[in-house]
Order: sequence, then structure tokens, then C-alpha cells
Amino acid sequence: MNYPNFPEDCKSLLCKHLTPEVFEQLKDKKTKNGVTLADIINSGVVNPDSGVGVYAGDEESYTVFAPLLDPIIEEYHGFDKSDTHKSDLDPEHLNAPNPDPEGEFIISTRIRVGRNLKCFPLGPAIAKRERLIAECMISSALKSLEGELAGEYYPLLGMSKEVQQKLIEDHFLFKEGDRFLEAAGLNRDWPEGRGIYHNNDKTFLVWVNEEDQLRIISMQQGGDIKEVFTRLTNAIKSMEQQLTFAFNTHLGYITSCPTNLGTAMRASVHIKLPNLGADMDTFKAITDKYHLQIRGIHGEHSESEGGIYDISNRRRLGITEVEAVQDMHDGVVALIEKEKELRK
Ligand code: ADP
Ligand code: CIR
Repeated sequence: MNYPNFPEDCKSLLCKHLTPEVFEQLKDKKTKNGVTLADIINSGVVNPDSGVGVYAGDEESYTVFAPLLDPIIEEYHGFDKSDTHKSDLDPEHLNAPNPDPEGEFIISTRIRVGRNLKCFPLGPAIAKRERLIAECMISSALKSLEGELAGEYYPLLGMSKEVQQKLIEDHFLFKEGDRFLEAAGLNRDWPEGRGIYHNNDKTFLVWVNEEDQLRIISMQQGGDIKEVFTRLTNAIKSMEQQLTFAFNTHLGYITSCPTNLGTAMRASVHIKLPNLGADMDTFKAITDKYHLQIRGIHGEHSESEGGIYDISNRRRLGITEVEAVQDMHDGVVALIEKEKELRK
């Protein structure tokens, strides 16, 4: 394997941190599951417009390829390799009254966490048979959920294209054919082993074997962030009684993309901010201050539509779940205040 050819205008964290020295140091390394440097960097090499450009194949990737992954983790999360990660899933520690009780700005709120089973490699390196076993373990665990979390598992295999498309358009289901995941090896054997679980109201959902083996999601219309967080933490606690997730005290919950490590949590609102949207410098000054990320309304790498944005916490590691949600809440309060001011 030769040093990859990055275009001159490449801005990914991969391109920045894969120096020729780091490349030489890592090019012949392999984890016990056989994950190589070529596997880790393929997504960012094939897609030079990546923001990050790397995916881990297993937990050990984070130690074997630390000379590349540590600086990426440090730059994304502001987390030093000597730091430890702490968890706090107690909704009572959150101070998040609805920032928009009149429902003028916030359309919906969604909080998700990524999780992976301790007993298997991560999605980029998992074998087909292991993925199917993971699906079976997860769908069995989901069967025991009760009350508002009770629902059904719907495998992607056999789902009609109409139903699938409607679930994607309504923001409930992952999209298909993502080129970043494709190059990371995460779409192998698609659609087998993939699926979605949801309750009747679609306020609690679990994605199975997409970018991570589980994405546990709580969502609803409006801006009651605490209610969404409470539902999610109840679900996480129930699922942890039945499944053992990959976790360590340094990196928190282990995920295939290093941006998701730690809490693996993304707390977001879909919010109407047309005036801020017309003044991106002011918009970005606020999102930077509160460590927020702006996405389009059809998920990552999509564009905004009609002045509606997806606003979420950017940091996930080295802060607790409560702090991640608090970042989002406080930033959204500031954004609404500025939007009202600009409207005048
Ligand atoms: P993820 O959050 O799981 O990393 P994406 O950014 O791709 O991934 O978003 C997944 C889906 O969730 C997309 O359809 C997106 O529109 C939807 N979504 C995200 N935040 C919200 C929200 N606050 N309300 C409704 N849908 C949302
Ligand atoms: C990229 O590098 O752009 C994709 N692999 C996605 C990275 C995850 N993005 C993020 O900000 N959470």
C-alpha cells in the first residue's frame, strides 16, 4: 500500500493527520480481527470531501491505530488521549425547559445514541454470520420492552420500497447507499441483517446494523427535550440489562466513527431559522459558542430546506450525556433569541 493521493483542497481530518511519518508507522499494522490501515482510511480516500474520513473496524483499532486516531479524536471532541470519559444519564440533572413552548420554531426533537455489542467486531469488519446473530440478539432483547417502549421489529429484507421510502422521508429510517458508509465496508450484504424497531407512535425507535449495530432513538414533535431524553435513558437502561455493549473508561461507548465515541449521543432539533439562515456568520458564531453542528433536514451531508435546520451537539466524548443535551438546549435558546431579534 502506498501513501494515498489526497487532492490539494482536501480538508478531512484524515488528510490532516495522516502524515507520511504516521503512514510509515502504521502501514503494516493489523488488529486481531485483521483490520488494517487501508480499511480504516478507505472511506476518506475514496471520498476526499469527507469531514473526518476514518472508521474503526473494532475496539482494538483505537489502540493499534492511535497515532492516527488520537489526534483526530482530540481535534473533533477536544479530548486529550490522557482524559477519561464519564457518563450521566440522569434526566434530573438536566436543566432544559422547552425553549419554544408556543411551537413557533422547533418542529421536532430527536436524541439518539449509538451502541455496539461487545462480542463482535464493529460494522466495517463484522462477518455476515456475526451480523445476522447480532440482529437476532438485538431483536430478541427488544421484544421484552414494555409500556411506551413496546413495539415491533421490521427487517429491511422484505420491506416494500414504498414503506421504506416513507419511513426515510418522515425521518424515522436510515437512508440507503450512503457513499461514506459504502467505502467503509458498512453496506456489505445490504439489506440482510438490517432493520428498524419502533413503537406505535414512532417516538421510540432502534436502527439495527446500520453504521453501528444499534442506534437507539427517542423523538417527538415539538421542543420538550427533557421528555425525549427521559424516554431514551429509560430505554438504554432496559436494553443494558440484556445486552453487553462495547465500552471502556477512556473512550466511553465504542462506535465505528470516532466522532460518535463517548456518549455516542446526538441530540437535535429541527428548527425554523430563516433569518439566521440568511446570515450564516451570525448563525455560525452562536453554533460555535455552544459546540453545535448544523445539518440539513434529511440528515448528515444533506441541505437545509425552507429555512429549517438540524441543530445538534457536536461534542460527544469527554462530556456526559446530560452535558451533551445541555449544549444543545442552551444553544437553541440562544438561536431562538437571535432569530427573534433579526426578525424585527
Ligand atoms: P444520525 O443522527 O443518526 O447520526 P442523520 O443525521 O443521518 O443521522 O439523521 C438521521 C435521520 O434523523 C434523518 O432522517 C434526519 O432528518 C432525522 N432527524 C435528525 N434530527 C431530527 C429531529 N430533531 N427531528 C426529526 N428528525 C430528525
Ligand atoms: C465524513 O467524514 O464526512 C463521514 N465519514 C461522516 C463523519 C461523521 N460526521 C460527523 O460529523 N459526525
